[in-house]
Amino acid sequence: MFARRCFGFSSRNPCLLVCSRRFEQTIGGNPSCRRQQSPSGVESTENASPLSGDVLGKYAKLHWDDSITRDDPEVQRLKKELLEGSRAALASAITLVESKNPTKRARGNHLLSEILAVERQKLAQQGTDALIFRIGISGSPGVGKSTFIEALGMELIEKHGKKVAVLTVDPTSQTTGGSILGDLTRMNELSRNPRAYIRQSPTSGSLGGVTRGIHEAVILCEGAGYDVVLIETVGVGQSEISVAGMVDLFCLLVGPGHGDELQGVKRGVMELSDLLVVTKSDGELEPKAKITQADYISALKYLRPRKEHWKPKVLRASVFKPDTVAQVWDAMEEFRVIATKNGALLAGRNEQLTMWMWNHVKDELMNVFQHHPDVVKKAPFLEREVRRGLRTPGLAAEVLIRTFFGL
Ligand SMILES: Nc1nc2c(ncn2[C@@H]2O[C@H](COP(=O)(O)OP(=O)(O)O)[C@@H](O)[C@H]2O)c(=O)[nH]1
Ligand SMILES: [Mg+2]
Repeated sequence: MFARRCFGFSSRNPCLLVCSRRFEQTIGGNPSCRRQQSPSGVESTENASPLSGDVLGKYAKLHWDDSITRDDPEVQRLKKELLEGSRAALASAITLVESKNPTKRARGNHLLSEILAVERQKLAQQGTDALIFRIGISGSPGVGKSTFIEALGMELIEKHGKKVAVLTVDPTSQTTGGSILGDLTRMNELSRNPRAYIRQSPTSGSLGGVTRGIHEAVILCEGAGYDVVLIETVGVGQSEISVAGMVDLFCLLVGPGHGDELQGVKRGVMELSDLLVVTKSDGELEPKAKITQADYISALKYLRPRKEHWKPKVLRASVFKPDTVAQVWDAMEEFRVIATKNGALLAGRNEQLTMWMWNHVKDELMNVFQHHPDVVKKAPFLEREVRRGLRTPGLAAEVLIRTFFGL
C-alpha cells in the first residue's frame, strides 16, 4: 500500500522515494511506524509517515547530483576540446561517464547528451557516412585479438587514412590480473600512433557497469572524430552479448584448432557473429586453419542468419600476411555499405539505444538496492541461510525486495 502511495508521488525517481523513506527510518526518524512479521518472515511496515524533503535530499545526494547542468563550465570545456579531437579531453570524458561519483556522473551524462546532439546534427547534414563504424572483436584468450587489432588498426590508418579507437573489455582481468600488459605490448605500434586512441576498460565494477561505460565511450569517440572503433572483448559469454549489443558488426576470432575448437565456441556466440576469422593462418598452422575454416563454413549452414541482409562469412587471416588482414577489412566494409544502404545500421543503433536505457535502469536500480541500509544489514544473514540450504534463493530474494520496498 505504501509503495503505491510513493509511486503515485510526482517524482522523476519513484524508487528513490521508496528508498528514502526506509533511509529515514534507519537514520532514526519515523516513530509512527508499526512493524509486523509477514508470512515469509519479512518485517513489514505500516502507517508510514509522509516523506520528509530533507531526508529525501540526503538520500538523493548519494546517487544523483541535480546541481550540475548542461552549462556547467567543465562540461562545456570538455565538449569543446573533445569535438576538436583532444585525446586528453576524450580520456577525461570517458572517466566521467565511468565514474560512480554522482557529481562526475552528472557531468558525464550532460556531456554525453551534448555530444549526442552534435552527432545527430552531423547525421542530418552528412547522412550515415558520418557515423563511426563500431566493430566488436571477440574470441578466447590467446586467439590473437590484440595482435589482429594492431594489424587491422595500422592498415586502416596507413592505407585508408582513418582514425581508430580501440576499447577493451576484459572481465577476466578482475580475477586473473588480466592481459593488460599483454594487450598493450601487442598494440605497440598502434598505441604510439597519433591517429589511434587505446583505452582499457576499468577492471573493477560489475560487467554491466563496465560495458555500459564502454557503450558511452563509443559515443564519445565518435564525437572526438574517430572513424572506426574496435572493441576487444574476451570470449567468456556475457561480455560478448553485451558487446554485440553496442556494435554494428560483431567479429569472432577462432584459433586454427582441430575440430574440437568448434566444440569450444558456444553456439550462441556463433549466432551473434557477422564475421568469423580463423587466426594464425601461417606456417605449419595454415593447413589446420584451412580445415577449421571449412568446419565453420559447414557449421554455419545449420544456423539461421541473425540479419536479413547479411550471411556471415568465414575468413582466414595471419598478421604476417597483410593481404589477409586487408581482406577482413574488405568484408567489414562490404557489411557496412550494405547495412548503411538498407537502413539496418541506423535501425540497429536506435534499437540498441533503447536496450541501453534498460541496462541503465537495471544497473542503477541494483546500485540503489545494494546500498539501501536495511538491505545491507539483512543481506549477509540471508546469504548465509541460502548457502546452508535453509532458505531458497527465490525466497531470500523476496525478503530482500520486500525489505527494500518496506513491505
Ligand atoms: N603465428 C601467428 N601467431 C599469432 C598471430 N596472431 C597472434 N599470434 C600470437 O598469438 C599469441 C596471443 O596473441 P594475443 O593478441 O595476445 O591474443 P588475445 O589474448 O586474443 O588478445 C601471441 O603470442 C601472438 O604472437 C598470427 O597471425 N600468426
Ligand atoms: Mg588481448
